[in-house]
Amino acid sequence: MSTRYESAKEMFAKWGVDTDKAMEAAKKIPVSLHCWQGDDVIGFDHDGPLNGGLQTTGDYPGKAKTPEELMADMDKAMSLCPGTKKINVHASYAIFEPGEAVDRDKIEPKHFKKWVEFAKERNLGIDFNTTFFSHPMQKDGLTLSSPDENVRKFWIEHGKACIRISQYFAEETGIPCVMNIWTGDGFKDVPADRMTPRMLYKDSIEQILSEPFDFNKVKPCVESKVFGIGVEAYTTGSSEFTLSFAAEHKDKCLPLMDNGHYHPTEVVSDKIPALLCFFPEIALHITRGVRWDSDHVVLLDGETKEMAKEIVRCGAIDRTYMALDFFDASINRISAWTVGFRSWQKALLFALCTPHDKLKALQANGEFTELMAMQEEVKLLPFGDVWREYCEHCSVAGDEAWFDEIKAYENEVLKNR
Ligand code: RNT
Ligand code: ZN
Repeated sequence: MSTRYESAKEMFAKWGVDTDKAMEAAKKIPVSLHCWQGDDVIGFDHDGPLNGGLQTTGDYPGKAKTPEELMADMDKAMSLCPGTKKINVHASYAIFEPGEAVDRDKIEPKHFKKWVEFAKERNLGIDFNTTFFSHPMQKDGLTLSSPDENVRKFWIEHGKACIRISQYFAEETGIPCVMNIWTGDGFKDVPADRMTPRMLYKDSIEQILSEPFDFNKVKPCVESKVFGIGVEAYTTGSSEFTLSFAAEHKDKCLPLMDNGHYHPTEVVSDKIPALLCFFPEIALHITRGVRWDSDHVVLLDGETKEMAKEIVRCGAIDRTYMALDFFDASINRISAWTVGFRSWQKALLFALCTPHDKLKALQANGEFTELMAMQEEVKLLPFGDVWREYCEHCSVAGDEAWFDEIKAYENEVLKNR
């Protein structure tokens, strides 16, 4: 134990915060690392470009092009991050044996066996995502809300297949699988009918959820969005739509909030406690939107800290499924993963080192002058020393030394791709 940590621990103790306990708690929180940062959201089941309202920019060399490369890169990133990890896989990352490829409506657990092996060898849980984009069966940009029954049927079958695969992941790993449903369905320009697509969407998701599964093992989620590229005027799965859907199907579905998916002046930190008043469990996609849903790498900024604080002070660590969701192709992708994961870990640990009881009491007693003054003082407690100690406990670098490994991996592995 460093003397710096010893003295930091004392300073936090004066505020009633036990930093040893905070580190223990932080270490156990599962955070899902998204496979799609590693290859710019492309996957292994198609050659076409990314679409569905999503976009990556940049062409940093060394992108993973095979499952082996992607898994090796994820391993590298995870080795540089403290805390409990899960992996988050998209349906488009199915791994087919030669001659075995099937379309998205026909994918089976066996196409994800390699992911299960990867996860089991490392004691990781797996989360899963339906892939309703980058595919020719998106007609006019529509999938589950398409007026074309063939299109809709195809995607409903995809959703059902994903439920079966999620159940397989949960059973194999013994850890619940969060299965996200997000589509980029919407219209570029002013629609003539906003309700019919939503009624179709509602019916489609209900059909997907009619596939049998154990809700203790599979956690289907519906993710909302305000708009995407090319669908600026109308998004079928808007916030009100998905929230109402999840509320009506609480026995088999959770709401998922992605903090890039709201108007820039709206904050998910404020929405977390609102949802926790009504939902037993919620799910998050943690990202950083810059002016829009740009999916920049998560940093330790104000809103990131505020989101973690809400989860902790609502006592909702066990009620909140946390997954990262960003994709930056302009920088070293493994560094992007690492910075994002470490930032969320910092935010969680910082939230666990915050004297919530003291501050809540000030609010409850109407002591707003003192509350403001104390909140400002807390910001400058020596958190960096607690962070470094935490990283040491988790056997990863607590300072910038991790970046040397990124440079070495870039020279030894990425440059040879
Ligand atoms: C898109 C959503 C969605 C995707 C992933 C790749 O805006 O955030 O979650 O980022 O499915
Ligand atoms: Zn998302």
